[in-house]
Amino acid sequence: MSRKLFALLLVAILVLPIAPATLSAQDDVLTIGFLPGVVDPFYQVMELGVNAAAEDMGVEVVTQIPPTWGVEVQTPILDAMIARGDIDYLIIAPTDKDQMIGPLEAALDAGIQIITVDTFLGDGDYVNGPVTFPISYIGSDNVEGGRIAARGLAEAIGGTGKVYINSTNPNVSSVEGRAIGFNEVMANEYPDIEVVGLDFNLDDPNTATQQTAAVLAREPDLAGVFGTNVFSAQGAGTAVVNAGLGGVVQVVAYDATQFAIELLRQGTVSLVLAQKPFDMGYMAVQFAVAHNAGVTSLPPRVQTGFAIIDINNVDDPEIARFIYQVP
Ligand code: T6T
Repeated sequence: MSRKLFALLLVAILVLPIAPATLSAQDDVLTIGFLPGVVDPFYQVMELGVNAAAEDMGVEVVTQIPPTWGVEVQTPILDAMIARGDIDYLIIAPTDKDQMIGPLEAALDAGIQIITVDTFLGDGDYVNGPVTFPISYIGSDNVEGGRIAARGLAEAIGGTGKVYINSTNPNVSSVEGRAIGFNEVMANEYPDIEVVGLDFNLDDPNTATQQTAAVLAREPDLAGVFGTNVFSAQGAGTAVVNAGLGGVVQVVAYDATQFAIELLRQGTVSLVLAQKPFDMGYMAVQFAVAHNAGVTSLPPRVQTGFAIIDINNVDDPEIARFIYQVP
């Protein structure tokens, strides 16, 4: 073996195994924090999107999913992510549109760029609104989703009767938008429909069940319920089934969980709105990578759209692919 070849081999043996280690997270590999709202199938599917994009793009992801919803749970997790010192970008679903502004400004001050998914800060207008520091909001148009839910429920109950909304928390942009869109359509387009109430279940399906059961007892002629997210729809559907009113009281479910689809097949749920959490997660990572590469024209708001599922299309593979599948 020539001296030159020997020297090259030596370099290869000594340097190559070391090289990837020295290019670790601290240096060249982009590190992205992922901090969604709560453990639920919606965010679990979003995590699949985040992980798929991270693998495709060769970035590190540090994921922390809060066990319960709320600023008091999300903020300490955020603070711990800031304290690590290695996070370059943060993909977060803020659990309150106002109260998470301060904690996220602290992240920005620490050099972390923010992308919000599913929920936004302020009014979600990151160009002209009160909050402009996040790069983008990537999520559903929830006001429009609420309108779609209202029209679906109105049709299911024949355009007349009493309806009720079960939701999670006030001041959360997603579910707040859904209730706004729903109420707007009922007020403007359906004079014979009365919205008899809105309850907040604090992301607890058992509370949602109890609240819906109480409304069913109070309003024996209730015609329909809108469950504004996974837990609300689960509780609403359960209460209707427990009361033996499946198919009598119509339920519209936001979020395409297996449970909601089961109730759709049984005739308790008439419409399911599937969001696109995989897309939200995947695109948020793409945005972080693009921003890091110097891309300056990323859109400040991206609406990911819906699949609207009913009994007629639930088995269409082009629709069924949006049902939340958690491994
Ligand atoms: O509906 C989703 C999400 O869009 C909302 O912001 C919070 O609740 C869910 O995660 C469902 O539980």
